[in-house]
Amino acid sequence: MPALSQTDPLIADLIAKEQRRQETTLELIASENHVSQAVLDAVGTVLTNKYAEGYPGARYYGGCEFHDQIEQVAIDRAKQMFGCRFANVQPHSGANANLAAFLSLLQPGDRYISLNLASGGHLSHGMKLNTSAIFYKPDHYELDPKSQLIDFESVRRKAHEVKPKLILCGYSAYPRTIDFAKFRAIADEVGALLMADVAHIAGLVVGGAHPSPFPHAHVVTTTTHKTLRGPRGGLILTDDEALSKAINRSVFPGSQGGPLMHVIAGKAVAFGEALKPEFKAYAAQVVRNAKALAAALTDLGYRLQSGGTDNHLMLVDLRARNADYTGADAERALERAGIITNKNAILNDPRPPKVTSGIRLGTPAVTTRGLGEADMAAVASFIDRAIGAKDEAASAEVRREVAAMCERFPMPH
Ligand code: DSN
Repeated sequence: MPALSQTDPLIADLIAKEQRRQETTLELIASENHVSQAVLDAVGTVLTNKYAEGYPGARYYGGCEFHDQIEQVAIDRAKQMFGCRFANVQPHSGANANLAAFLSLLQPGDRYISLNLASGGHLSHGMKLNTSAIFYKPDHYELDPKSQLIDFESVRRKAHEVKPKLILCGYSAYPRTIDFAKFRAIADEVGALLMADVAHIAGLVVGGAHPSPFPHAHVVTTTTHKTLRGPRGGLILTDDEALSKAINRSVFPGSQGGPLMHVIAGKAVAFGEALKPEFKAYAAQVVRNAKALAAALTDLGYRLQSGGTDNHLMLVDLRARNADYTGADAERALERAGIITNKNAILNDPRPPKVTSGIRLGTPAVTTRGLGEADMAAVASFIDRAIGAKDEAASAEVRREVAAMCERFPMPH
């Protein structure tokens, strides 16, 4: 069969350029990672040719013998990773996992509480244009304005006021440990279910670097491509048999048709990697690197939301360094210097979401490349120099140093 470069040189060239971009830049987006060659090998296979609607042993199409076995391995490994009884590995993404979880736990119009997007919540936790707000009624608890930690008094107050059917925890931009037991105690007070979306911290949970949402959460959703280091996708977990049946119905046929079996094979491979002892060391290193980067940035005069980090990410409030400098400015300046980040709102940010006053930084991808704590001071200095670069030459000089560092720490493929 002719190679992609012969049949479609345009796409082949763009993929090669993207590979080069990843190889020569430092990926500090907290929700991204570099998968292994083994995961890439599994995803780029003939499994993409097959319809396998249904579940292992109960499909709507013939020819699913090997798909059944692959999906069962993914399910078994997912359960083993989280120490829970049921797993659905079919959600195409984290948002799809949340949509299916909502379908199984709530009726249209039911009320739930979560952290809103502007304070660090996920899009699919009640952003007004998302199905989570179109079909259901979200209300939000707050972060404490002083400590910038989850304000459990606000969670409790909101829960008693709203009497939600569901309390949702787990975030997109929260640098601190989540106390799942405290959330469950409040859920029990008001007779609500607890759902934890551990998309960001899943790999830390599996690697023992963050407490587990089990046995506290009734339902756990996650993506598979962040700290968990698998292919892009979603996953739903529970210990409750009745809920597991409702979840399976809500994924298929409730919200999806044919599963992406090539991606499910990639998930199985990534879960196998996450069950190895090396992954424990990886998760611990991600957190150590984040703490080292946070400390180095603080030494350079940056203010971090909540003062630091317990996990893989941090939110840098740029105003402490330069009141006029925005998150969008920083994202652009850093990209020019080969450092990839995303602008991110700071708590009570006066600027709009496409501008913001902060950036979110995370260490999952650079840790995969092998960077350690000792390298974080250099990364912090690159960031500071790139943000402060007065001209093209200054930014090009940082770009050269970043590229040299990237060469010392190659990607896993
Ligand atoms: N969009 C992902 C993130 O970057 O956090 C998940 O919400």
